[in-house]
Amino acid sequence: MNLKYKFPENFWWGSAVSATQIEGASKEDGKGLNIWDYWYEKEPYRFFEGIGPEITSDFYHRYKEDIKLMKEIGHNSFRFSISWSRLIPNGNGNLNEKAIDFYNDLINELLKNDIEPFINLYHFDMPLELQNKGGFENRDVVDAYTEYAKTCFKLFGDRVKRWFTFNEPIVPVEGGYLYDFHYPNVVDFKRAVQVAYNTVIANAKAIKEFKKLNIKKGKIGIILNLTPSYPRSNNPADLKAANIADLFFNRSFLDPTVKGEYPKELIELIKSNNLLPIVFDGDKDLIKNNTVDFLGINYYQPRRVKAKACMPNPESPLLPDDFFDNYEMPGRKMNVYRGWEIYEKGIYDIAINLKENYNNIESYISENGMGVQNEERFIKDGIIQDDYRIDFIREHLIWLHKAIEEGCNVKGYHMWTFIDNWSWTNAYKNRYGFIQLDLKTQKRIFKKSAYWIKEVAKNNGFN
Ligand code: BGP
Repeated sequence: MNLKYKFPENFWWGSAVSATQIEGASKEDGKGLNIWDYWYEKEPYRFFEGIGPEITSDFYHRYKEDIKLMKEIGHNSFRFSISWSRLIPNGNGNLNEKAIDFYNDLINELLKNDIEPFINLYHFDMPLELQNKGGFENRDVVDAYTEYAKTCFKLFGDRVKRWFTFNEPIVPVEGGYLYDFHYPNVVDFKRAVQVAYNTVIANAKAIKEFKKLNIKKGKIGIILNLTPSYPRSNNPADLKAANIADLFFNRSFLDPTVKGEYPKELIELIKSNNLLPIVFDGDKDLIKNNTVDFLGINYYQPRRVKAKACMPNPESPLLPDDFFDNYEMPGRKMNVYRGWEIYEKGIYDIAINLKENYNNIESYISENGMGVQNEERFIKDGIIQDDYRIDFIREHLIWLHKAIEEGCNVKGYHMWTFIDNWSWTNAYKNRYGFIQLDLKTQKRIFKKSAYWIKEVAKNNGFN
């Protein structure tokens, strides 16, 4: 078919989910507690309408039915995460046989339906016992993670060829150690830096194990939420502020995991603010020698930055925002439900940056999507008419197509997500799926966008 926006052959069409957000069965079949189970028990009022992670979209029981739906809307690939606390209830030690069965069945069922499984090992869900030992602040937990990763490679590496060490590793740093939206709700820049650094070490150690095991034809990567930092203006003060935001939020993971070293400017910045982490002998080589094979890119919104207007209160804790102000660009287009700007060209800018500055590393869009509240108001003829979501995807795909035409090494597009799921503290406030979930009955109903993406995937493009 002659299409205006035709994508390369074997392009990955699919979606992404994470264990805590979709599986449910949070206390079934021997699963251990993770930080989300625990935080919800302790402070249920921090979650929208008091809804926690116990049931979510019940994927643990309904995965077969859901895989049929994925197949029907044209998925040829699907990313899910393994719940560390389901597989190894204490985080370290005995394996849970029921979890092994579940993930084996899930992988086999996907393959049977010609959907390639992509596995992510960690999506914000630290086992509680390990968090009690300090989480990623503690190097012993880094070693427990490495063991867990090795276990997964051995259990599932005969069938799974695409692996990820982490999803958005900067987010638990921001949420758990800077801005109070993840457990353990610490506000401490120095500890945040240690967690970020140890996560980079965990990534390198897992990759080292992956290489040792020599998983046949397998590739291992990391998923980063690369949020371009756009300065308000070309004023040097604005440019400086945007560069600092880029160093903190993008290059802190992008450079060590892809290039094998931290940007010198970032090290200087961290050092001059007395934030340097504890480093072990041999770390530098470990990072240098164990970089990723490919990248997943999550893109939702840009970051707009301007020079700081006021001196920060000297008594308030130091935060990244002490170095810049966020900038609300007049005229910006907003997803008002999530409070995120929609800027489609960002996806192109990220791809060009990877091409020009990161050796055009293989990548794909691992998440992109639009969460909308009260979608039932758009129901006509029994179907949510989510034209806004179709527009959102189409506009992003047009920019992505342009990037590919210009030589960017982008292999696919995964949507967040295939069925409405549990959005952390936002619970079921904003809905992201191609498929509507009736929370009371667990019924699944296609939205208009599901029919649309089905055609796009089938034709490998659109007009
Ligand atoms: C990404 C996460 C996902 C998902 C998504 C949407 O950052 O990888 O887990 O939740 O964002 O964000 P939210 O659920 O907060 O609206």
